[in-house]
Amino acid sequence: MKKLLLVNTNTEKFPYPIPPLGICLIASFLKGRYDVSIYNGMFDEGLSLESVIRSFNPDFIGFSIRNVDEVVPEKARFFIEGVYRNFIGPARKYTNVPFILGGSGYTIFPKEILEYTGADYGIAGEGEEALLSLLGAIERGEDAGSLCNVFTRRGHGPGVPGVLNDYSLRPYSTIDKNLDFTPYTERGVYSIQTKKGCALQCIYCSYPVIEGRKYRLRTPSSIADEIEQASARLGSGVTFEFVDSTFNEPKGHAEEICRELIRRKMKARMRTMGINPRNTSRELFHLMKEAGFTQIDVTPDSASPSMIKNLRKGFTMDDIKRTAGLIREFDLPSMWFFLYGGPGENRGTFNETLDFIDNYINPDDLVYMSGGLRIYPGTPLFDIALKEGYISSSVNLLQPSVFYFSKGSPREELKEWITLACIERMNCLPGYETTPPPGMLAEASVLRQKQSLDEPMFRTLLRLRREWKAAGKL
Ligand code: B12
Repeated sequence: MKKLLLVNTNTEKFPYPIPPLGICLIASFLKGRYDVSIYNGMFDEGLSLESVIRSFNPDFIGFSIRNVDEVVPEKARFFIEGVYRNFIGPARKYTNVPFILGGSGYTIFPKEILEYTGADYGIAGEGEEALLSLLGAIERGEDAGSLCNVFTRRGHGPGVPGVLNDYSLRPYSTIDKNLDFTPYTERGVYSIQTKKGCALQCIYCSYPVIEGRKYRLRTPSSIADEIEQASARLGSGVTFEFVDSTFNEPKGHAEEICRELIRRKMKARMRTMGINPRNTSRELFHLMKEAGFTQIDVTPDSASPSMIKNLRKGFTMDDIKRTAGLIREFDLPSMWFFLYGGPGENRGTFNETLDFIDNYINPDDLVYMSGGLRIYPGTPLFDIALKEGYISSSVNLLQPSVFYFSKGSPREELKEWITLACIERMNCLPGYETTPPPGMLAEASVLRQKQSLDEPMFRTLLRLRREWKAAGKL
């Protein structure tokens, strides 16, 4: 059997190290057809890649590229540089086998990253079936340049977002069997995906580019099986995190999953990102609480009526107010994310969102405020920016500094508004302030251990922030 080495090139440990779900799914899918091994670069950062390549002696190497940059204008860190320096560059010194790229970050810039890294092939979008076809074509000596979603140095095949309609036909991942899960049990989470696709129309977002617009759902029973089996292997300490672009879309799917988890009386600890205000209801929150959700992320981006329209968020002010009310009613710890600076943003619309934060959001919940929208290819924002003359058609979007700021909220002014708003509100943090002071983090850890706190870390940190401020330490 031919050997495939899959390399996780993500070394980013903020906000916590996340397990490489994508390559674990691919490994499960290719089991029995290829001898697959995973090298997890998250903690080793490429140091033992040479010995892994020498001892496993792969016929192909797949590199998973998740992050391109931080999507924070103030921090223009470019992750692809590190991917080349720590992984692809050194690996090329030890072997001449075909190098294949894939992953969510890669999918946004398939041609550019292939060129930057000098790899042989790339697959945009989900890797399972596409990688199988590509490996077959390489083995048979065929030209792979016409295969769906495959990029080569000479050209690429047609782009087909989402190759499989019945997502349940694929095996689910068993992350902890594919790699050493120990370092993730303390700070990390077990990632789980309940569907692919995002049908929302948000103008700046890359998710539909990565996953396609059509929802392809897993069955609630397969999701519950995965959680049940992983819980049995890993014990009750593990937190399951849903990584869908938006958890509560399309309406009804999240509810069905929760019902299945409740029916099985599973006591797993769960959290999710991507709660969209559009389809929230008392029933959804009740089910989520019952099922074991201990924390959620809500991502409205704006609470200004005109900005919600301009960003094509697809929800109304009533939706977002109802969502804030339900979060308080069910006491579900939440992190809120607002994104300022889109087309039409100005001081007035900025203030409208602040009013919402002040009047509706639980002060014990955390609010992140970011300024500037990363311009991605294939998005409506790219077309708007081009039409406004904000960027030219020859701009290199791979650079981590290409952000959109409206005329009414210029970069520096917006940064000042956000900084000031966050100074005035103890539960608000600017998007660029991603880590709390080390002393506060250490104090929070001691406090959590001493008092056996099982609240989300952000709640402990918010309390300390208030105490430090009162004591003049901030
Ligand atoms: C969930 C999520 C998060 C969660 C992660 C929680 C968790 N437990 O994993 C949170 C909120 C913590 C997060 C944080 C960040 N995220 Co994020 N996140 C996502 C999201 C929505 C889904 C990722 C995911 O797990 N997908 C599910 C898995 C199964 O899919 P996958 O990994 O893509 O794998 C499939 C394919 O890509 C492919 N594939 C993968 N690897 C390989 C390898 C080969 C060889 C092949 C052929 C194919 C292949 O096949 C896989 C199976 O189908 C994506 C957007 C998206 N829709 O993809 C953004 C996304 C990946 N995040 C992004 C970013 C930037 C970040 C942060 C850097 C933001 C920040 N400043 O904090 C951090 C980094 C965190 C870290 N430690 O790495 C960007 C990356 C692009 C970019 N601009 O750099 C994305 C694309 C969103 C965006 N802005 O466009 N994120």
